[in-house]
Amino acid sequence: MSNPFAGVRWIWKNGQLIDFEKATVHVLSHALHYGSGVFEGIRCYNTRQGSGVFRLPEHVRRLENSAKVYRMPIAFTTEELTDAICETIRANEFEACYIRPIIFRGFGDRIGVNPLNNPVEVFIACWPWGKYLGEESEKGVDVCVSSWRRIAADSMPAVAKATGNYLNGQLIKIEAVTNGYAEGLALDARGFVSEGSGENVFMVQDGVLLTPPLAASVLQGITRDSVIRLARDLGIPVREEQIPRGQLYTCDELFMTGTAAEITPIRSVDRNPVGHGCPGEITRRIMTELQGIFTGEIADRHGWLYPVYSGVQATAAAASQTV
Ligand code: PPE
Repeated sequence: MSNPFAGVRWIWKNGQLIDFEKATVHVLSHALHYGSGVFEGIRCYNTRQGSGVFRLPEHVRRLENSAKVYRMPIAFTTEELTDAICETIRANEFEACYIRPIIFRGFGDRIGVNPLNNPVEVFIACWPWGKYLGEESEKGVDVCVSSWRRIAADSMPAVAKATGNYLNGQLIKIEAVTNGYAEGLALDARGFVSEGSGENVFMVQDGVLLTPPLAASVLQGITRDSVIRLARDLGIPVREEQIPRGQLYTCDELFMTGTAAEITPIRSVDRNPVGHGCPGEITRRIMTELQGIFTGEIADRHGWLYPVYSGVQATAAAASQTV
């Protein structure tokens, strides 16, 4: 695998673009010891109309909300963060990339669990990122049900995309890949289906699209929301409801969603094949729709693509007038 960071020249740090090599932190940074960071994963697509960041305002809002939960004051406004993300993409001259803003408690004059006196640092990096679950993942991946439960809602809020949450995610992922699966699906503290280590999960049962509710310790996924909206556009009934584990083995279709994973069909759970062939029909219809928006072949009717380069802005504005 080639180094995805090879073409990255600039990283944004607290208001300035700095050299990739200089984007380092001190070993006594609070976040390194206590997981006190919040972050986002965002994709910029090279559409027919130019480069567009997918649902940028929603990602910035979730980042701000994650920081709020952990009482991290951000020294930048919503608009400044939004502009900084676009500036970082432009500085690196990427047409398409993955973007990783991260806000964390840094190095200060003390260390200890209490984070409130450590400085809050803001960094934005971006790099090209291909298929999250392997080159062949569009055809379907094999998953297992994890023996690790998703963090309980009253232990750590899954709604905050915090770095510390990903220790639970790592246990799920390590167990899955060590046993030959692409991903693990975790149950919540009560035993209902929750999510993967880095994806939300959906199933199709008798023509209805089902996904676990936020109360099942899931991240409020932006791809999850996009899939729900696209399904409704297509006239597919959608319900957020508690899913017992057994339904993973009997459903007609199963897939995962995420910024990195996009829509990844699941072809087996614990070596039990899902439905009749993979991807199933409804999965395929929703994948086609979302992919079409990513490439610009399908009109961006929800206004989900945020233009990055100014030439693009004019094209996007013109396109939105014709819709
Ligand atoms: N659940 C979890 C636990 C999660 O990490 C993600 C995104 C999602 C659901 C889907 O959310 P959204 O991207 O808003 O649709 N995981 C990010 C990080 C993956 C990584 O390995 O790092 C991502 O997809 O960017």
